[in-house]
Amino acid sequence: MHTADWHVGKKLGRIDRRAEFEQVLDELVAIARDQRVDLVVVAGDLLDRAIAPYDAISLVLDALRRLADAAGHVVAIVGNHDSAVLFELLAPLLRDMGILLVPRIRRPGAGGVVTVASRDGAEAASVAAFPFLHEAEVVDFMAESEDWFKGYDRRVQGICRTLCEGLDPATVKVLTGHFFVAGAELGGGERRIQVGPQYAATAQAIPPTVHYAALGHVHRPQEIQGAAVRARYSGSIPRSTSPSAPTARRWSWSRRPRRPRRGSPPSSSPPAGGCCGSKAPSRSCGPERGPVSSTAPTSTSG
Ligand SMILES: [Mn+2]
Repeated sequence: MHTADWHVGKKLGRIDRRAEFEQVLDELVAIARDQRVDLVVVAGDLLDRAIAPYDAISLVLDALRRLADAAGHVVAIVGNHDSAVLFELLAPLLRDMGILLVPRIRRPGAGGVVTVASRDGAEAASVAAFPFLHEAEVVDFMAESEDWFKGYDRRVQGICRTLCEGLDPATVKVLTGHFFVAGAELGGGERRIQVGPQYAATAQAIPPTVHYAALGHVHRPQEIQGAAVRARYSGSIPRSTSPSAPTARRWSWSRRPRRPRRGSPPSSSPPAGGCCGSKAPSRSCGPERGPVSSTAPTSTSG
C-alpha cells in the first residue's frame, strides 16, 4: 500500500485540522487491515514542517505504529517538509516495531535499500528508498542556469539507478522517492517554490527493473506518464483546493509476483503498466522479473 504527503500539522488558516487527520489516518489503517496489506510505503512529507508541533509528531507516530500493526512493516522516507534529523533520532527507536525510517540518501548496502518479509514470511519485498534531494546539494549555482536543471535530472536518475541495482531480484522490487517528475500535474497545497517544474526528473529516471514506483511530492494522485513500469504519485491526504480528488491511493500484492524457481534462467523486463495498483488491486502481477545489473554501482554521491 502506497501513501504519501500526509502533511500532518497543516492548518487551514487558523483552523486546526487534527480531527480531519485523525479520520484519514484511521481510514488508512482500516484499509491496511482489511486489504491484508504486507507493507505500507509512505513516500515522504509525513509532517508539514521540519519543526513540527508535538501533537502532530505524536499523531504521525501513532499512525505509523497502527499501520505497522496492521501490515507488519512500514517504510517511510523523508520528504522536503520532514526533518531528516528527527527521522534519524526516531529510526532506531521504531525499527523493532517494524517501522523503517529512511532519513537520508544512502548507498544500497548502507540503508538505501531495505528488505522486509510479508506477514506470512513466505515472501519479501525490497525497497529502494530515495528521500528528498534538495537542489542545493546538487546544483552548481555558479554554472550557467540551463545546466542547473539538467544536472538535477542526471543526479536523480543516477541515484535511482544505483539504488535499484541493489534490489534483491528474488523479492518484490519497489522504488520509493520524493521528487518531481516533469509533466506531473500539481494538485494544490504544494508550495510552488518547492515543487518543480525547474528541478524535475524525467520518467526515464524510474528503472524498468522495478515492479512499482511509489512516489511522493506532488499532491494530485496520478500515474507517471511515460514510465516503463507502473509508477504513481499517491496524492496528499489533506484536502486543500480539490475536494473531489481522491484522498489516498493504495496498492497491495495480495497476488504477488511468483518467486523464481531456484536455478531458473533470468527472464525479461516486466511489461509496461507492471504491477498491482489501486485501480485493479486483484490484477495479477505476473511472473516477469527484470534483469538485475551485475555491474558495480556508479558513483552518485549526494
Ligand atoms: Mn508534499
